Amino acid sequence: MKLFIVIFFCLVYQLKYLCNSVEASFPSVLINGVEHETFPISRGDETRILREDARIPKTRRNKELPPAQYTWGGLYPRDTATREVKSLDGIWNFRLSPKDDPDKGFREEWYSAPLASSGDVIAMAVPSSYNDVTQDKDLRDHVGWAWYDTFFMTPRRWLEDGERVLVRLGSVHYSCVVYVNGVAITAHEGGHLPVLADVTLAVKPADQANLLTVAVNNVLTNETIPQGEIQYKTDETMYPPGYFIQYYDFDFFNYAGIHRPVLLYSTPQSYIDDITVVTDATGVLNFTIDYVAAAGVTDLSCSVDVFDANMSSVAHADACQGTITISNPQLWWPYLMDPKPGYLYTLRASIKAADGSLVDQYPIRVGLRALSWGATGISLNGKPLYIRGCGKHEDSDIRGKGFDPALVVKDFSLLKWLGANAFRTSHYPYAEEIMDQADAEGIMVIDESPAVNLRTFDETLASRHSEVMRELVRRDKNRPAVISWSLANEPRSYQAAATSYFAEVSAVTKLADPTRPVTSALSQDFNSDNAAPSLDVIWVNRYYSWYSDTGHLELVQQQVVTDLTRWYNKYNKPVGVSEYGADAVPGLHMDPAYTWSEEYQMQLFLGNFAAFDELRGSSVVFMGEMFWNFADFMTQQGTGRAGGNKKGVFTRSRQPKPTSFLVRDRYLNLASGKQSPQESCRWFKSTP
Ligand code: GCB
Repeated sequence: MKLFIVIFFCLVYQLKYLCNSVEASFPSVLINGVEHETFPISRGDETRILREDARIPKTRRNKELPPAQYTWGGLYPRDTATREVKSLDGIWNFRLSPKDDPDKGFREEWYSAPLASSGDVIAMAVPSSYNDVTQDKDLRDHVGWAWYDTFFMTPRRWLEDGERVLVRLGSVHYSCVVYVNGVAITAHEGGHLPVLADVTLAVKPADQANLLTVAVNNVLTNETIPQGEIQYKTDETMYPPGYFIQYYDFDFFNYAGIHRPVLLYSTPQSYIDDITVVTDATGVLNFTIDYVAAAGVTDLSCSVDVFDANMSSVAHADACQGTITISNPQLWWPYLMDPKPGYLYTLRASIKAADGSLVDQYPIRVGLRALSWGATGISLNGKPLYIRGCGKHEDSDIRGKGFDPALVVKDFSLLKWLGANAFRTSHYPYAEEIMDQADAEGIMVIDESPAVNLRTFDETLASRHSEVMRELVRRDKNRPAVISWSLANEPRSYQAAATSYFAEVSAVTKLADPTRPVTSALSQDFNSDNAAPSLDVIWVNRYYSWYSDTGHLELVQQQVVTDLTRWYNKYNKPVGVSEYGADAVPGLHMDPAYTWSEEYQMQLFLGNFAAFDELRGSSVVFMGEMFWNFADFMTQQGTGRAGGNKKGVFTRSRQPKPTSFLVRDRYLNLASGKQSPQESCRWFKSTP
């Protein structure tokens, strides 16, 4: 048994901060004996939120920085015998900092009292993107700081029992500072991953309301992931003084705000910090429980109980680290690979005091499965996998990227209706609640980082990117649905610097999790790309007859086959198509097929289907097909987008376009093992 004791560094540091502000000197934090860099936002200056660009006023002074606090977001807050969760979701107060005075909220200390006392506020839904909930163009297109606040009460028993009190925000895009009762508790850079604030020392007695303030910034620069750029329009004959825009070249709207649930929760002072599980297909389950012991506490011990889906106990072990064997294991299988896909056990970890009393308890869902990959492809539980999937977005009307459980249920219902067995979290990590559903429904996930359309490659970005990968892996490492880590989407990997960049980020990811292949969705030519050598399997995005040879549907099959064969021959690694597609305006019909019509989208899919079948019948190890996109989604305004990207096989409100029926026909045929799955669509192949 390995006892992991953490020096209660964060707490001590926090205490110091509460007594007096700390000048910027941010030591590293010892966690489980490993030295971690302190909070990335606090690397000695404040510029990681609104970066070097001198035209944007500095927003925070070093002395105002929150205390150094290493956070990976923590285990998802759950009610257990020893923990309690309260939702803080609802309607909060909200105000924008003026675009031309981003510093205002910090200068006027809007966090020190309710926002409503320092000016006008509007109602804001949490979780939701703020952009589309009003009729205000300035709110939709805002660039800079936005301020949220609400009140919460701390349950009396948490305080009486001396519990830790934490606030966890599932995702705040892009960066945020979290205040409780006017004190900056933590800050986080990077949307799509959780933000954890230990507010134990900041909360008031139980009969007094606490003010929770969150300052959110959506500015993207060359050092953020994803990248963007603040561009100044300096010709004052054409633009007002100081005019700037947020430039970004990825193809989805840069929605911002508090995107996922905000939960207040308690844990005991000694608590389970992390659980790691690695399984195989014979019922063997290796586990590690990492806990943090409160100052002065020794002699804690761990135990593990495993329950089947009916919550009957199937195994027990008294150890913090070890191996359990489950007899008659029910394996985790993807949808349509087994009559009972997505079978999950519950592993309940406990830590106990020397007298045997329970200190903390935390359950995770576990799927028993073995994943392997190599020159012959990817297999699960010894059976070869063929990926029938799509790229998606977290995107919907009004909410933008805000979490919505009804939408999650609808999307999984549609994925299964299509016969899909996988999706890629294009182009950022999705909500944990979505990932839970993927585990439970048996839908495999290629788990992608927010590194979309990387434009430059240097050491600063590589270390930010590596940090994001570590946070992502730590959040999702126990999920049976996750079959691969995707480092990036469409990096400009023709640049020479991409070689060492991808080698580094790939190595960091493999170190964090050696049990899954590392990949990326590539868009460069097979000859110019420099990322593939560092990847285990190769996915490429290809838009033949859409972005190249537009209108020439007759070329799709040949071009896809030639291209994928070249990648395979060069690297001898499994290859697949992670994106292909065409925009289709719902209701636009043109026969013979013409770009933007529903017929064109259908024909383009049929051309790709034919190519995939040819590849499957060839010597190429072709591991799967993923169309773009599941549903129409919002983008920034542009002449190439009509009310957003229309490449969905469903509309944005999740209604079917005709192509969805072609996909359903093919995917269900593929799942049942038909060799020519597209044959049933033959009547539609009128052209060419
Ligand atoms: C791509 C990108 C995706 C875009 C898509 C398109 O290659 O990966 O983000 O939305 O093309 O529709 O242009």
